Amino acid sequence: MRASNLVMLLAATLALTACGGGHKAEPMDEMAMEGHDRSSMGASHGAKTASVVGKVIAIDAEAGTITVDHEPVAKLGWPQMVMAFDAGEDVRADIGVGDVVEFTVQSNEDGNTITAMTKQ
Ligand SMILES: [Cu+2]
Repeated sequence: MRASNLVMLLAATLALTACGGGHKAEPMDEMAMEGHDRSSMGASHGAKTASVVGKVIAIDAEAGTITVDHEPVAKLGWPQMVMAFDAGEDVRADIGVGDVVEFTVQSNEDGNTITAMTKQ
């Protein structure tokens, strides 16, 4: 009994660690993205804005997303990773796959949205 409880506790702890620390999100993994959002919400509520540098991996006009291999973002507590951001048509207009970019991301409970992006 005691041993199985310990295993449960360890599993829960590992799950939390994966969520809050080094989440390795696959670009299209919705669940991982939600975990990412929650971990950034932990520090304070409401939207947070940060400047991020990365390389464009994919652009999906239908979904309205840009997938970026981004550098660590200390302000949001994010490690380096590949993830998809919501991005409007105006943001996607002049951006191509392979571009090295700097962008502003707004992160809140609804997700992570790029509000401006420039090529480096
Ligand atoms: Cu990320």
